[in-house]
Amino acid sequence: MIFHCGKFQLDLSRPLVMGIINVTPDSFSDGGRHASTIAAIAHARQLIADGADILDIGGESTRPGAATVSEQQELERVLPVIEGLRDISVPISIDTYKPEVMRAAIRAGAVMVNDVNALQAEGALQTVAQSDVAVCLMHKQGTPQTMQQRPAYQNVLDEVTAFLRERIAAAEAAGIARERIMIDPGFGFGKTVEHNLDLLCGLQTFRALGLPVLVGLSRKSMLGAITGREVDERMAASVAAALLAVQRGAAIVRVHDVRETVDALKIWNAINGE
Ligand code: 7PM
Repeated sequence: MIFHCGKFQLDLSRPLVMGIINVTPDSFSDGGRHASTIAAIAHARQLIADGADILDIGGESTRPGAATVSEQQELERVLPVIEGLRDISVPISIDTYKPEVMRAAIRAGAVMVNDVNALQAEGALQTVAQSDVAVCLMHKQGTPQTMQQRPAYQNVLDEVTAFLRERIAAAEAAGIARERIMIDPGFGFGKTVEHNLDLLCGLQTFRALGLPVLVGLSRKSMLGAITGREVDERMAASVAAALLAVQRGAAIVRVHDVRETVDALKIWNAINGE
């Protein structure tokens, strides 16, 4: 299975590891843009050395309750980092829901758009359609400001599947080929722990949509709820969750702890490879 990401062709015959690069002041003490650019580029290079197959660069935290960031602020955070990584050999994904940020990031070299809003913003479908980049369409219920207040579903698997089916149809109608579409149930985006566990147990359901599935469970509050661990103590739980997602068909896992996840998936591949 080959996945088209701009000039890259990703081989999905083995599960891939997407490394997370958050370029947000809350990840850097000084809040200074220059320092955070340098640090983000160094972090990106470290994750590549650790074995990341793709990097996801984001300038606005989409955690529950996260403050929104202006388009200008987001651009000032992510563009210097993408430009500083022009020489790298792994594809770069831009984690944004703003079409203008997508456009600028694509111009700077991003070959995938990771949109937690599934291209619903005005102009987002056209922006991706007019390029050759890949897109990840993710499900969320509500907005980061409200989504974790009272998540509710009749049947979370059915409703997430129906939403993704509709967004895939919208993307295809806009001229985005299926070969460059990925889908994602959006763990933690308007879901209780119960809903997240139902989605993980039933991940195979999404095979019905016939597209590669991306899963992001790394260090999420669901893992904290089950283990009692704080966010920077969730590496073991995150590696376990990544393995369980791959076992249930995930094609890409979006993680903080690249080195450890790469090792875990090497063991998985030793058992499951050709
Ligand atoms: C709640 C907790 C919401 C943590 C978001 C987060 C995903 C993503 C993020 C995901 C895709 C965080 C994440 N999570 N993109 N971006 N899938 N495609 O690590 O699961 O802060 S942000």
